[in-house]
Amino acid sequence: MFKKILVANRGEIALRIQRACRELGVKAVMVYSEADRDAKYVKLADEAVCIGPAPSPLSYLSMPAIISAAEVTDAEAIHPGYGFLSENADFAERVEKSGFQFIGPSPESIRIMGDKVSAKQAMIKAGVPCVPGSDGELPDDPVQIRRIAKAVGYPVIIKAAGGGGGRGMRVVHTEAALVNAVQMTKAEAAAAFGNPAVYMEKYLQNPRHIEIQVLADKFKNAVYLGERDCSMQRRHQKVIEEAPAPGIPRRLIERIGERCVAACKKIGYRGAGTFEFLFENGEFYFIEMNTRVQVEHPVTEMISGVDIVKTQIMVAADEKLPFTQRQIELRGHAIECRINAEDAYKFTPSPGRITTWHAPGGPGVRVDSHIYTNYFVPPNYDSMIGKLIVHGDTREQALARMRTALLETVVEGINTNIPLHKDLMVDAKFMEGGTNIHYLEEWLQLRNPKR
Ligand code: MV4
Repeated sequence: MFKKILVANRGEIALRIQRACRELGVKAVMVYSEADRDAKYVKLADEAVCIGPAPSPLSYLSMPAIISAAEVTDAEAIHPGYGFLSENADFAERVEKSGFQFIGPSPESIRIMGDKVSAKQAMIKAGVPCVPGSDGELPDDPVQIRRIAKAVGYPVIIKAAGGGGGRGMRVVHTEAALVNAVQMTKAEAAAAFGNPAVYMEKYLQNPRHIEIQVLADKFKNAVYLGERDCSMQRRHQKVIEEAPAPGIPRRLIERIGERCVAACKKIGYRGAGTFEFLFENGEFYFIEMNTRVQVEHPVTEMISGVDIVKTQIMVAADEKLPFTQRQIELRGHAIECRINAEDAYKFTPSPGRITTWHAPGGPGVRVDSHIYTNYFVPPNYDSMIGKLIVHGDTREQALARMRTALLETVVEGINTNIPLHKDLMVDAKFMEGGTNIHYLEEWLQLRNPKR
């Protein structure tokens, strides 16, 4: 095992990784920008290094700043968390070329999954079901583009190979709009990602977003830890996640989970990973793979008892996975509410000083947050200030625990989206389970048709 790890992130995930390090008896070096000097995990740190001013390009996105911090503190490995440099293959490569272990998959795996065309091709080859569409990148010839769309069937969606997470996509309903839409998406993709390549898929109108969590070691052992339902989102930002996904038969999950595990073995994947699927009419369709730890990993930890961050570190240290698929037992139901510093219904960011913070508690309640009374939420970063996670024997019990936990939570001094969560936890359709990716935006539209 490593003696010392550098945590190249901020906020709740920096604290989460610090906790995993302590449990493993590993020293954690925390890095921070000038805006994060007073962070809880900095105060708690064995060692902390300021890596630059508040703007992330000058600190959390600065490869030289982070690698120098690892050098001066003599860390052996770097955990990138999520966001920032976590899925940057060039960073992973530079980390390894500098003699550190990157806590994540190989730069090659990150690169394959970062290009959505090569990711899809790898998945097709590995037997993971994908959304029907173009065979790889779209050609330039309008005649061929029309032919492909006709074969796929309208509506279609044009996606940038360099995109992902909802960036660089366009839905096309008619042949008349097709060629122009492809050209527009290519131009935008070239500007945004430095790569004009686009591909085409059948557009699924009302899917759910279901993802499969995997863990793999370098000895080709791999397991899946069930699924998460992340359909409750607004503008590609997840708001609530849960595990398991309500109403999906276990045999379907087992079948797709086994496909994901087989794919990990086939491509020699190492570390934690998430296979993202659209789920419609009882079928799974792969869309993207995330090669990092995800914000919503705690719901999987709660139902599986597996510490995903600790396991990431263990497999990065060339250890074997400490469990086999047969030893993975999923129990009960977990729900996560992302707590954001923003107005609950206008969604305008609400940074500033937290004057009061009371965390909820009780059986099955977990709070992953770095905030404290008197903490100043800086305006420079993502608005998420923590996550409230509950576990129960059943979904109904988890819902009841979440309602109580939200009621107990007090955040004063800034606005948060807790009122939104309170409303959603008593919404009849959410309580029924199985709402699709459009539900929240439609629900918000009904509550306030002006927006
Ligand atoms: C789709 C789709 C419908 N059909 N692909 C958006 C994020 C990116 N990961 C892929 N996305 C979508 N791809 C096909 N063929 C609908 C979406 C989509 C979406 C997916 C997951 C979660 C929320 C979403 C919100 C809008 C659109």
